[in-house]
Amino acid sequence: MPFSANRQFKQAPRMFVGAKDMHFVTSDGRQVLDGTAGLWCVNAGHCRPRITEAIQQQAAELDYAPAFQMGHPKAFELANRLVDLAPEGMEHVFFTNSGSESVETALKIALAYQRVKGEGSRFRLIGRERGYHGVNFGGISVGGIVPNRKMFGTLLTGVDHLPHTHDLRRNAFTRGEPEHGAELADELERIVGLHDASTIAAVIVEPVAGSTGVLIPPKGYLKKLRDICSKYGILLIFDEVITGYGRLGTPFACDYFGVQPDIMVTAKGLTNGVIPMGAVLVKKEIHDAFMTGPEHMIEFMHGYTYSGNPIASAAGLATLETYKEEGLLTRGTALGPYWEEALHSLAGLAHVIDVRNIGLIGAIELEPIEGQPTKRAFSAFIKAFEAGLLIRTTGDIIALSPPLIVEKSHIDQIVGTLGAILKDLD
Ligand code: PXG
Repeated sequence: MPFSANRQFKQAPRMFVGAKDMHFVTSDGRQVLDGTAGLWCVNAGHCRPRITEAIQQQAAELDYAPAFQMGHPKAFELANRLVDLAPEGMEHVFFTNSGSESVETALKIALAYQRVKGEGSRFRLIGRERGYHGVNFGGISVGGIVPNRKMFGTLLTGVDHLPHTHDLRRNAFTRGEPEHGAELADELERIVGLHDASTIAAVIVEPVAGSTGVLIPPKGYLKKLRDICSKYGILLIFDEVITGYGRLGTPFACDYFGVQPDIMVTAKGLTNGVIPMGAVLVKKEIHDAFMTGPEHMIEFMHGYTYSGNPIASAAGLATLETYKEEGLLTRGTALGPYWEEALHSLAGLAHVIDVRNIGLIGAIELEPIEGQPTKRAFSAFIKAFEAGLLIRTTGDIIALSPPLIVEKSHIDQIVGTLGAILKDLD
């Protein structure tokens, strides 16, 4: 099983057999409130009719079309819808099948772009400590989660890392963006000083780091990174796999923070998690730089058998339509204050060393049990599941990201259940 405690699971399997809207149904017939939108992906809630029907219809009409040298209308339609949704200037889309593949695709676009414009000496990629960019070799190389990297050899060479921005000493119990830490972006100046800008292709960061336990960027931090990248001709890649499609109350995190990247990495919420699909969005000038040479030649030597798969494209179109009809991509803005207030009511409970929130994301950081890191949060996860609530834990951090259709009553239930669990946690 992926990222699972296999032996623990098999002793007492936790199985879902159904789902509808905000709830899963377990194999023993219990309703479990989804506090995590699956794995940060089921943004419109479960088994939404428009999406289900689109998939059924597409499977019967055109199940598959070759992705290389052939096309089908829905992939182009979806690409155009994404361009309309994305910030001004993002004009082209490359489809993949996951966040990890989107990351690899973005890194390859960045390196190849520097080369096609005559700057092939820019081979370095800069990531960040505690960053998560999926599990493929490029992604774990620029990523900064130690257990995900240390087992797997030398990884990519020519990679450096910015420091992470987590600073509980100065920022604990912040609501929204932390006050302190924008200066950590200046570390990019130091890295440029060390390697020289002429060797650096791109910087990749999650606007809000999710997997590592929800690290919200300090005020002004992302803007500073943008300015330094622009100053040195370095591409800025935002990995919006978690933050994309409404998680912060705006279509993308770059809208929330008012900072525009050169390349955006997305997946998850693109198809409501229902069918695997990712999309990388790039600025016009990046796309156009490849459009040279004889016209019968392939411009970018990259792609997947399932890039823009018809059923995934149909799911994507139906998902975007559902988001639009129900105003889900901005719902986090209206509900954010209630979410924030509810979560912060947990501050002060035993073991809670931080509560943080942004959009419809929340995190509760627990003091680890001495000598047994992750154990306390894992017991919270098991207890929550038994009490009818699905949460995610990473290290000793509880991460929350409910489907964007969440109602105030669900928020009350999430926080009520957590409060009760935290009160009798060892
Ligand atoms: N980038 C980011 C920022 C992600 O969060 C990926 C890339 C990789 O996506 P795929 O589709 O290849 O898994 C992710 C995935 C969690 C959790 O609970 C987060 C992810 C996946 C599973 C669980 O934090 N993020």
